Amino acid sequence: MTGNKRKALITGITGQDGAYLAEFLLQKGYEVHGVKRRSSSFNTERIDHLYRDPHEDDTNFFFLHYGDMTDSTNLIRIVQEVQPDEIYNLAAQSHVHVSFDTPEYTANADGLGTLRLLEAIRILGLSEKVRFYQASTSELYGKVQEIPQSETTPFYPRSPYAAAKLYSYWTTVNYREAYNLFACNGILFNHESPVRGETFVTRKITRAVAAIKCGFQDQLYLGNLNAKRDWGFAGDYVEAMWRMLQYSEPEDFVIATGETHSVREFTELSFQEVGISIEWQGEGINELGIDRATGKVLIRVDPKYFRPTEVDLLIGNPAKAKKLLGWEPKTTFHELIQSMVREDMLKIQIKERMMRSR
Ligand code: NDP
Ligand code: GDR
Repeated sequence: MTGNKRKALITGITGQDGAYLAEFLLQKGYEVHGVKRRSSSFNTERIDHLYRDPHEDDTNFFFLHYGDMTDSTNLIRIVQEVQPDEIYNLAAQSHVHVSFDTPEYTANADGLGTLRLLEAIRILGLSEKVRFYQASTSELYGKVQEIPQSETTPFYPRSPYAAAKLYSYWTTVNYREAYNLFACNGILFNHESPVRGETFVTRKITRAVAAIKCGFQDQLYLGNLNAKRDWGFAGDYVEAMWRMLQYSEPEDFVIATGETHSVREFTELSFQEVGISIEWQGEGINELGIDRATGKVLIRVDPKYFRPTEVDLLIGNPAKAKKLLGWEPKTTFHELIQSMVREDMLKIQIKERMMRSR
């Protein structure tokens, strides 16, 4: 390991945000350490390009450690070994719908996991040295209380995921107040990218658009088409995480675009990217998305994707982040959709070529 570089420890390094943040911090000259879970199959696809074999390259500043948010002892060991300047707690069971099926595990990883990490910092006497970022979420707002949502909007969680994240939000605030830890909550609204997990609605849509366009899939089944989200680009959002930890005071910030769009709109615009124009017919579970040119039904509603309690409308007000951190989103909604559809088209075309060459 190296001498005087700043050191960052990222939990959830193998996820979408972990990958973007690791790349961002390496470019900033950090030594980056990530916590990765042991898995029976490879789970490092998003960060493989950052890894250098230490046997072949002595300029490696990227290190992975096996760990899990449900295991305090290993979190203490990793924090002690790394002695980080900054910790970004991104690890979580992050799927809202899945949290209804695995509520206890979600509470353990997303709620108690944060407590374990904060306790590791405290037990090791690092509260005055470390700066801590907690991946809080717009899901905290849940049932609409105010539009747009800001740092002062009351919370009303609507899922086991959001309830676990609420616990982490307040635990982070408490460690800031009780132990003088430089700890910040980034209340991030939905952010997406070409490496977004494949079961989140945006990526599910852009993958299906590519698969339908190239003849690998006939139809796309979705849940609530009316849900509205404030969707930004993950690459822009990881910069906001870093800026929070460089600010003079530890505070909580909303990170959002200030625009909201429905799932229906995201779907329609994604199909438009590949030249397919969608016409909507029917209502509720009978709503259909039809290809205007061919009359084929491309989109159907499947109630299995409905949630027991839904978050209907999210739209954030990022004014505080703009004013204090100088942060603003750079990528527009259209650019985000374009990049996701383009990447999924490329991936499917590679698959097509490989199948033909067999
Ligand atoms: P992902 O689901 O892509 O990544 C989650 C990461 O957490 C993965 O690296 C995963 O590992 C890891 N992880 C899950 N459970 C554990 C565990 N028990 N121990 C250790 N690691 C674990 O999420 P995103 O990158 O999209 O989100 C990052 C964080 O930000 C999450 O906490 C999420 O809840 C939060 N958030 C995300 C938003 C978004 O729109 N993307 C918005 C607001 C907040 P593995 O690869 O092995 O599964
Ligand atoms: P969300 O993201 O729940 O906002 O959480 P997701 O993409 O899963 O859902 C967004 C909205 O789309 C509706 N929806 C569907 N969702 C999925 N996954 N699959 C479908 O087929 C489908 N059809 C409609 C959902 O009902 C919902 O209203 C994400 C995660 O990244 C969290 O970790 C993060 O905290 C929040 O964003 C901010």
